[in-house]
Amino acid sequence: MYSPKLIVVSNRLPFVLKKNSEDELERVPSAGGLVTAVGPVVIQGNGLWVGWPGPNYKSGTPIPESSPEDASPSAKLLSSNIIPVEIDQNLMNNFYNGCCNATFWPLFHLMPDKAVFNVDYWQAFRKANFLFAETVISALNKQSKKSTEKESTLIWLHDYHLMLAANTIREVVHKTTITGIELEEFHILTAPDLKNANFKLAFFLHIPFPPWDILRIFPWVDDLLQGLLGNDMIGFHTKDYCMNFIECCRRGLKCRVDTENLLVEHGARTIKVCPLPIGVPYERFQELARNASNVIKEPGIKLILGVDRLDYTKGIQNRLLGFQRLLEKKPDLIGKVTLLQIAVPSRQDVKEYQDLKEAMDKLVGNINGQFSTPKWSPIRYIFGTVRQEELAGYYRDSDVALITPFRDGMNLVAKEFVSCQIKNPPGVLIISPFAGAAEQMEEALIANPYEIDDIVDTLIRALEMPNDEKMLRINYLKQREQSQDVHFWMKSFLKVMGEIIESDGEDIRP
Ligand code: ADQ
Repeated sequence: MYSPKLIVVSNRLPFVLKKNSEDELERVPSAGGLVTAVGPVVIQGNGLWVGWPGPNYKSGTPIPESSPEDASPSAKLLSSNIIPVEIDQNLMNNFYNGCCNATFWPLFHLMPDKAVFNVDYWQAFRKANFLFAETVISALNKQSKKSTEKESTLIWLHDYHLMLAANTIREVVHKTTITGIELEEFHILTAPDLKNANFKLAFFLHIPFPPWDILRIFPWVDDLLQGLLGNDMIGFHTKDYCMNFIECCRRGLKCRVDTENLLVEHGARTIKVCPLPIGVPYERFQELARNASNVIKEPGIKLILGVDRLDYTKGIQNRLLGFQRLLEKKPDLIGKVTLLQIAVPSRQDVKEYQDLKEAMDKLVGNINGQFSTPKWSPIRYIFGTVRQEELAGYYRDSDVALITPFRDGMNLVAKEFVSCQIKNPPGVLIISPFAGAAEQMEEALIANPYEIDDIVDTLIRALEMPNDEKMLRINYLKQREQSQDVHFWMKSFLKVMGEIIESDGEDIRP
């Protein structure tokens, strides 16, 4: 098995630094599958994780170790494994709230009408990517001094925030000029002595990759594609996203492509494109489900569950409208079914998200006002973060999980729900065909989130499904999630990178 030194790069580290009551910085772990899969490989191989530790971090401040009570997957990352990137508030606003979340997020989720195109956002995106690249280069320099000629380093960049970083790393290492970047705006980079460096660059996109007709709306589309093609390998959740990317390179940059073997030629290099569907820590969720306390569920009342970040791509309003129409169409269900919607606050400083919060509050109020009886309310709505231990109990005890994104790179909630099904009869999964997860989860029921009546009909089918059919479907779904869990995803990625290294046998040279 290929086991390189790993430098993982993500916009956020797997924790944020907050000040405690004694005004000292401490780590607050963030939940996420990435650190569960990648963390152990970084720790075992004494690798590095580069990322932003939050607004409280100032350059030069030491990163604290995790507290002894911290049992999160990020706790084992020592401060020596962490390389922080400082980003000031102004840059963060235009880079993260602006270009990442107001431009790329809606555009890549096929909602171009919501996307804002602004040259200041784009400049901030380039600058932030430059800062990340600069930090990676110093990390690489540190590692290459310690490494032997043969030891290879794998730089693994994550997600849409870092789409330009690979090209910058490549150009700086080869001491070429940085295309289109007015250097005086940024720090002048002194390319370190990397003559011993032997490394590969990989990128994984956690959200969908749009088709050419959508991507071409982005005014600086060529720069974006070139930035991505700085990598040696680009991974996506599904084959469809891979094909979209390859087609964009063919149409946008006139690259030669091989759609059978998923390759793109760019200059003198060939870039491998690869579907790598992410999984969840299946065994961990099984254990959480076994140990979770009982969810307060009134006898005879069926529970439908929705769990999402509060985001307009997740189709939560249409889900509520579907539930409303279900109760209108089948009044015998009044008092017999509850929708529990758990929504984590997300990007609350972006207006679109504040508006969504307001619209949700209103809609929940309307539906509850329309149907509530003195003893029962149709919707229970939690706006907040729930601990995974508790979430596992909700997953386990729900009769139906209703997952209705308009577009979703993968959707981990669907996979977590399946992993927590330990009861007989198990719950039924309903998923939108526009979630990447639907491509694999063939035994789930499919509901089109744009068509409210389809949500209603699918809900009726799920609520009336015979128990043996529920069991049959969930067993297939569970087997797949167990064998293709998050550790399998990590191994598959390393296997692909091993094959790339074997096939060309050489490191990156100009
Ligand atoms: P997200 O858009 O965040 O991820 P998703 O894949 O569903 O979407 O992951 C959400 C995570 O947050 C899950 O692990 C879930 O348990 C957790 N969560 C949700 N609600 C919560 C709550 N109230 N309290 C606590 N935790 C909660 C992006 C892409 C996805 C892709 C993932 C991984 O948008 O399409 O699946 O990355 O690649």
